[in-house]
Amino acid sequence: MKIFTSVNDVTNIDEMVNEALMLKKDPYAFSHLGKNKTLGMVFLNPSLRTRLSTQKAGMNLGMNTIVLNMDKEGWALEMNDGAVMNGSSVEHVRDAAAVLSQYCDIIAIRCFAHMKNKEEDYSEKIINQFKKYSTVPVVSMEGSTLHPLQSFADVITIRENWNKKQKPKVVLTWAPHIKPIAQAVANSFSEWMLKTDVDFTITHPEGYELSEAFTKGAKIVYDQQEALKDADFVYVKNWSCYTDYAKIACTDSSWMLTNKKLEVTNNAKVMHCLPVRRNLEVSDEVLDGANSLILQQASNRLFSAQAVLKKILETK
Ligand code: SN0
Repeated sequence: MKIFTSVNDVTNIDEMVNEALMLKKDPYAFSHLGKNKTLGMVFLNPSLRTRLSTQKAGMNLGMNTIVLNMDKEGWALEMNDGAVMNGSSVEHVRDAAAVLSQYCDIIAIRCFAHMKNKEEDYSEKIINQFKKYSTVPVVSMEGSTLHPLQSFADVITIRENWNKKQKPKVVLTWAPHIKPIAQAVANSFSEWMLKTDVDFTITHPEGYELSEAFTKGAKIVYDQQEALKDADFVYVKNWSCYTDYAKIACTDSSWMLTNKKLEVTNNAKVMHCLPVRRNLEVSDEVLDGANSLILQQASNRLFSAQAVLKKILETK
């Protein structure tokens, strides 16, 4: 694997899940693999789980890790080729990515959507410019449209909590929020669900339809209670409108997930990638209840990242 920016970079998801579960049992089994290799982690946005889990994943494989909070400590990057740089940007991504490649064996980058221009966000300009100008493998730590390390951890978590023959019913439900949040987590979760052996439904208010590029094949049910019926897993996430880009079309607090709403499910496990706005997206009782998988998901971030880094190190 030379790149990890979406599910399409994984040839065999099942095999990758097995790899991650093997690493979970024996995290230091490959602590020699990354010896004298450097993982450079570039952040253009805040992070808690992604930063610490990816850094620790590298450390578990024996890598050295360098973190650059580019948004706070780096030069303002120019992303456009051919730009006349007489404005606020100081360094071109062409130079920055090439320089990082001199010091690092793998470059991981976090670059959220700016939520202003749909075409620009959905072109994944920043990740693609890093891919173009780096000479080493690039890993997405959440781009503007996808968050594959999270979705991979979610797939691992579902696998750990499902041992029945039939497919589990997985429901992705929209939840309220006060800010225009990117569709990346929802797009990515959908994309991974549609490539694994689950029965997948998305529920959201009208106007919150996600891009078909990531959700084609999913069942869309606008009535949340109907969607939740017999669910085995409920994944809660807010996103802002895709069609009427970055708009907040619904503020109806009744979309918040509560225990009452879960009564129609098949004693569903509840998932959220975190950070979660408590008692806005999901109630405390659900997040802290027996069916909550939020900590297991966070824990599995380590092993999704470790499986990805291992695969890349083995490919080089
Ligand atoms: C990010 C997102 O893409 O949804 C990161 C999730 C892993 N979440 C947020 O930006 C939440 C910000 C907030 O104010 O709640």
